[in-house]
Amino acid sequence: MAKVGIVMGSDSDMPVMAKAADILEKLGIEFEMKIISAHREPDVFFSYAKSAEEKGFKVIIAGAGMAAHLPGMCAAIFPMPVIGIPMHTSSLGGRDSLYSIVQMPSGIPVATVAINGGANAGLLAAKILATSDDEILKRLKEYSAKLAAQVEEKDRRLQETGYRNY
Ligand code: RP5
Repeated sequence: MAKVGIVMGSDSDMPVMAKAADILEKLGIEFEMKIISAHREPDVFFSYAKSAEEKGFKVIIAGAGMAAHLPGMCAAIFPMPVIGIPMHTSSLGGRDSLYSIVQMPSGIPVATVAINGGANAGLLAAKILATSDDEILKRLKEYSAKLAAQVEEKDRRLQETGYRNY
């Protein structure tokens, strides 16, 4: 059963949302991915958000751009954590999306990651699940160890070749 709902306002958000999905797949976490526009199809949106708990979702990752109401409205309805991903936009560089998602009124939090922060949204969802799942916790520790090994390898190469030939 999918534990994470990934939802985006448009297919134009897919390249960023796919990074969240890739992380969850790597960590062996089941997810459901949907394109639902809170503005263009409000009825579809409401039935998605209202049924998310009974579907078994423990976290929702919601990405949207511009006047990005999708994550906040998910958080207004879904009783568990919502992670918001602000999309980069051509007109305002994603500040519009960021402010729309991060500036939630008191009582309705959205855990907002960086503009286009798809991978971190996936990791944050995994970390939330890891608080009650030792297997996911173990995989997250392995993931972190691999990241550290990659940096060590880069430094090893730097020491070997010198910065001019790096
Ligand atoms: C938002 O409007 C979507 O999340 C997307 O980031 C933005 C633009 O949507 P399209 O015009 O590309 O469908 O609702």
